[in-house]
Amino acid sequence: MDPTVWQYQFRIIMLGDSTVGKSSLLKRYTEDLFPESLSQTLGVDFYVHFLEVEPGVRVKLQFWDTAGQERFRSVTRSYYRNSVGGILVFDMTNRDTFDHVKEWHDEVRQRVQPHTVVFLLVGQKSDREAYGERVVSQEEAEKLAKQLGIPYLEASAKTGHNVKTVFELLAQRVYQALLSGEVELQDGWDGVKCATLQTMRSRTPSLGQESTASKSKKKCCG
Ligand SMILES: Nc1nc2c(ncn2[C@@H]2O[C@H](COP(=O)(O)OP(=O)(O)OP(=O)(O)O)[C@@H](O)[C@H]2O)c(=O)[nH]1
Ligand SMILES: [Mg+2]
Repeated sequence: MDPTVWQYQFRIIMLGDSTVGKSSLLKRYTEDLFPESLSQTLGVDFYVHFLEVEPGVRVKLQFWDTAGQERFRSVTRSYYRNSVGGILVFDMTNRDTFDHVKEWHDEVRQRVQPHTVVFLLVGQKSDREAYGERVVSQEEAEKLAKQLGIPYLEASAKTGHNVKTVFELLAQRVYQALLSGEVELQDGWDGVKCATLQTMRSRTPSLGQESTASKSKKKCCG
């Protein structure tokens, strides 16, 4: 099977202050690399990874890696709306980055309405705990995650600890939300795309002229 063939595409956005390690997490997940001298993201970068969420169901994960720096906020905000998943990242050695998680979460939630984003909270740089540099405890991070109603994981892009689990858990949660109908395909929204529907539409133009009722809310292809 061609590894680039996919049934679904999920758009996932990386969120959090500058230097928490958003790009490093993606680099580790998509290329298994940790370049020590990764430059700060300017605006938004793109990463892609293919994942089988169940036997025979391949998903193209399209990542939007936003810049944490405030000066890019107007650019990065424009990517919120078409995201189905959001990874909220803080650096467990930097309390300010943890204090800002709720602001990131609230801002995205407000701006994506009426859509919903499936979130995950990640405490990054777990490798530094061994050097006594941790300042945000696991308990308080779990408490915040509980308040927000989202899962919490600790990871290290440097060692690779939990990196795969982070992305696979989020992809699974999006997939389950899709199956349960919590997330639905909608015209004019690119958070989730269904390959079969796209292919069928290009082959059979009449499929583009659906009734208004079927247009507004669609079940995804199986
Ligand atoms: N020790 C350690 N350092 C890390 C880890 N992840 C990232 N770093 C370092 O943290 C710094 C910032 O990492 P980036 O991945 O560029 O951070 P970012 O969140 O993408 O930052 P912006 O692009 O500015 O938003 C770099 O020097 C990385 O090498 C980690 O897991 N452990
Ligand atoms: Mg970056």
